Amino acid sequence: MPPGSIGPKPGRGLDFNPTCFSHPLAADGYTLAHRDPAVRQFWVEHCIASRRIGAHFGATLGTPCVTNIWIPDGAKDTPADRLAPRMRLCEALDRILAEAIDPQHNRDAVEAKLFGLGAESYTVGSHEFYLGYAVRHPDTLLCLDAGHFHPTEVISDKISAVLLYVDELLLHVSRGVRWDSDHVVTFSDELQAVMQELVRGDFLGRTHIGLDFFDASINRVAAWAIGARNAQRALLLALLEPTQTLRQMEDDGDTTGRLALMEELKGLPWARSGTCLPAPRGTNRYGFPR
Ligand SMILES: [Mn+2]
Repeated sequence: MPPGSIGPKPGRGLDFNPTCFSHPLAADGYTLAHRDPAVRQFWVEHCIASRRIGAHFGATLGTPCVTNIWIPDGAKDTPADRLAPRMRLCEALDRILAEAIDPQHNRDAVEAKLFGLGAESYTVGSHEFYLGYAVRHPDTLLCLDAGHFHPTEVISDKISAVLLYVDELLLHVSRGVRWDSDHVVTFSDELQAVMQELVRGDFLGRTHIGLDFFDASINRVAAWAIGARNAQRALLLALLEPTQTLRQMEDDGDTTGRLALMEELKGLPWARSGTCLPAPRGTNRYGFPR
């Protein structure tokens, strides 16, 4: 392998998805929930093959591949039957996931979306649909994509709720902009809130953090590096947060102090907000004057 290659290397994992779009048999906007059994069967077999490819990645690289299923199925205008496509999707998922695969090699995830372009009125694979599916199928991860909900909803608020009922999560760390998803991850309040929730709830061991963004208007490698670095930086800051102090303030009813400290933490050098380096003389561990 040439130096710098991104090819197989122990400890370096790959995730996968079946890509149920950009194909003639997805042209009318339906795949696993299609009313034609033959079209549905094509996509079922495609997803079964995708799981096996994921298992091959996992076995070769020595770390599980998460194979995530997202489908575009939905309707531009108001459907008369919202139930039948969801029943078909449920049955298709059961067939796709029927084959037992070593979880050391492949993990399966299902990803909801509120709506998409051309599917404004109805999405078969909604959040409620997949949340229910993941609760009923504990081996299946629930994927929360930061850009797949209403703009006033945030996945940071959903993590502690869904992890009461599902064993593990796949996160698609992303950035929605108005009606669009998949913008490059910036160092936003929501990105920080997602990582804070994972740390505060001790959820890192039950969460697979995936990045999901793409913007062809900027350099792809730079976008990848910028987004990944922001995600890592937000996770580092969350790990350095004095969570116990914030919780104590909250328990004591000191909501003003909680707000002041939360805001102060945003601008502190890392050395001051954590315990890795001593605070400067004359300040407490948060950088406040004594
Ligand atoms: Mn996604």
